[in-house]
Amino acid sequence: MSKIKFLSLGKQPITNNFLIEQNPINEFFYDLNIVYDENTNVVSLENFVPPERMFNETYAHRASMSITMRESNKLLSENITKRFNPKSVLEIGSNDGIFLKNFPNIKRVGVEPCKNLADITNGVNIETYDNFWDLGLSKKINKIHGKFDLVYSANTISHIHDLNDALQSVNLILNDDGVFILEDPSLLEVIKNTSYDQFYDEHAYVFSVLGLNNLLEKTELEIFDIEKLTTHGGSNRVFIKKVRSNKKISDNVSKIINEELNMGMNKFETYQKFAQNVINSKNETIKIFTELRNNNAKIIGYGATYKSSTILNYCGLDTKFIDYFTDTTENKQGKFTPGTHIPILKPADGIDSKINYVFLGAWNFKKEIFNKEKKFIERGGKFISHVPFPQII
Ligand code: DWN
Repeated sequence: MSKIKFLSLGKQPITNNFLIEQNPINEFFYDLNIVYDENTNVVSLENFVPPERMFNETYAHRASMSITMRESNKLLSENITKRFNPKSVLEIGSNDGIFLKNFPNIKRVGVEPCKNLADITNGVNIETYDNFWDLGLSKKINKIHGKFDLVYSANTISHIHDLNDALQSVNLILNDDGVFILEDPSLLEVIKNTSYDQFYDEHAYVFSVLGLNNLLEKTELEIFDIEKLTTHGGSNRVFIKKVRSNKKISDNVSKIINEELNMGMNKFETYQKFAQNVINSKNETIKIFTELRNNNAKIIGYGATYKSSTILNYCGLDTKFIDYFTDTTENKQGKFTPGTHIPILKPADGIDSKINYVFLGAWNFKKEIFNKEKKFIERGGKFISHVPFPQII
């Protein structure tokens, strides 16, 4: 057996299942186990959750909700135009159009299976297919729109179960000298920071470059450059081309693969050690919350992220520990966190003078949040984060 389990994160709910009732009767849970494939070095969930349960017309996450993401998408679009000057762009997982809206003057097409989000971009003249990305859809888009100079996909390929199909479908739609840019959380950063909350139902895979490179070997595609990003707590932006295209392969590729090899990411023991760090992190997190609550601290959460669902459910952090969350996403407000049933309020109803501690569900936006919450910090308010280790900041 080439896939070996190294981590069990317990019973977990669907992270997009923001609840209308605090105590629903039939909430769906599954076992969140993580496995390492010795043949390909790919890390994935042991059991995939059916896509329709996760990605549908109730999808809450709106990428445009953070200034950081809006600005980084704008900058990326400018850089792409300077470097590759594409005449056409296809985005797989176009969410609310945060990326595509920066390309008003070229052919642009979105693919977004969550109909509520596809409706937003269709509404602003960005033609968007509300389907899952697969070979059938790629052929259909190719027939209608032709091939594309740029295929972009951020935080989506890692959500697709059949990677071979997803990559073949990209190969089909990409021009011979086109560029496929893929962005997903970096497994190296997850290991370094014990940020185990990157594992949840939607993240079928958390990629190392090593693993991705091995998967691409079965295709006509190859990596020619990589940029390390700070977004989502550390991601890789991977530039991929057709093998027959003569774009130069940057030294960054072998540099990052070597860095991963030096971290032992091709060895099962590395993942066993990571699993032990996760257990230690859980124990320490529970200790922090218990001590604070025993001293009557008032604790709320900031950013009801999909990620935080893993921590809350794994550590058993429910309304006994956290009074409520605040989140800027309208679709989440007035609802309750999946599995742990903590109320979610709008930020305006959030940090009042009684709050002493704020748990960073959106720890990946720490800088933006600290900037916004200067008043709270000035009056001695503290944040709790589990990354890179459980601590009060
Ligand atoms: O891959 C995925 C990523 C990109 O987005 C998806 N599978 C689902 C989702 O995951 P997430 O919820 O962990 O993503 P974010 O981008 O970390 O979510 C941030 C959340 O925090 C948003 O709901 C907005 C909220 N927020 C807030 O309430 N106040 C964010 C900021 C910066 C704030 O100041």
